[in-house]
Amino acid sequence: MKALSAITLVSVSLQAVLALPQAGLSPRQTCSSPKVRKEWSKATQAEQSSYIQAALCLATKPSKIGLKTTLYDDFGYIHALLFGQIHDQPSFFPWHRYFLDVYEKALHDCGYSGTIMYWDWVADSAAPAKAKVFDTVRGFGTNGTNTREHCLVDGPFKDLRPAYWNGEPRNEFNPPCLARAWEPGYPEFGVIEMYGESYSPPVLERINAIEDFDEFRRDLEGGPHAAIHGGVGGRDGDMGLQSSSPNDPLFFLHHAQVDRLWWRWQQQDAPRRTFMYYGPKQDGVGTPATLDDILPMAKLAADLKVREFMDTKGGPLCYTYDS
Ligand SMILES: [Cu+2]
Repeated sequence: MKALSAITLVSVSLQAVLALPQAGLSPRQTCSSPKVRKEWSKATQAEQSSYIQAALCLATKPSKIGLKTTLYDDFGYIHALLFGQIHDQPSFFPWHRYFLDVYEKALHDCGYSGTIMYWDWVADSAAPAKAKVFDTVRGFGTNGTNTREHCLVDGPFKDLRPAYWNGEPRNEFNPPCLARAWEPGYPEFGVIEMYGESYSPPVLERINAIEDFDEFRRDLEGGPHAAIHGGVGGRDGDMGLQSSSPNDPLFFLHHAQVDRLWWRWQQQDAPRRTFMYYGPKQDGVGTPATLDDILPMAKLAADLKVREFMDTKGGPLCYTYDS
């Protein structure tokens, strides 16, 4: 018996050694059957309902980072905590890719077995308010009230009570609820609600044609990505205050779309672009970003290198998008 377990041990550790790739990366499983992320409206009602139940379940689980609040609040909290390290610089892409993966795993711990889904706001840009993601039963609910507080009035998430605002416990000056304040449209001036014209197909076509990694990142982050935050959340809603925007479960569908657009850009020339990564960091002196930079996850998950999150079918990841 003893001899047998020793042999087992040797063969297990040998396998572990053999699994280590040459380049000094962490052991990787082969990704032979990647999961496919789809658009919210393409999911069945059962899938949507399971996703929504799991997203609500996060608010019943304890914090994983030692806070007195819930696992749901951990996401908004650490996004605010790390904000300056993960926006307006190259790490914007891989950090949010990692963050989505952490969120997907948390949904799995809450009984959901599918993948994260995305909201293709480009397809909905002519009339964002009609998007399926805002369905009151099969989606994330519509808008907040037209009062100072802008509390959500419908949909499965209207009773969520996010604990933090900009990483601080909420106080009497913040909305006491999950808040959305859609930016209104002005049809007579050709202005679409939620800044729809800022993420229309021609806008995305222009951005997608950019060859330079950091310029592509900057234009996608500063343009369509920011327009959705401001358009859905307005000045006073959770999505609008970018730091605590993960308070709104729609955040993750929005960022899956951002991730998908980066993935599509990478796919256009995969050999060159999969690991294409550069640009100045926001550290006061513009230190060049590298693939060996660490993506901090503030104890919600391990801190890992950028390199691990460049390929959606390598390292810890194994997924693609349906289109
Ligand atoms: Cu962010």
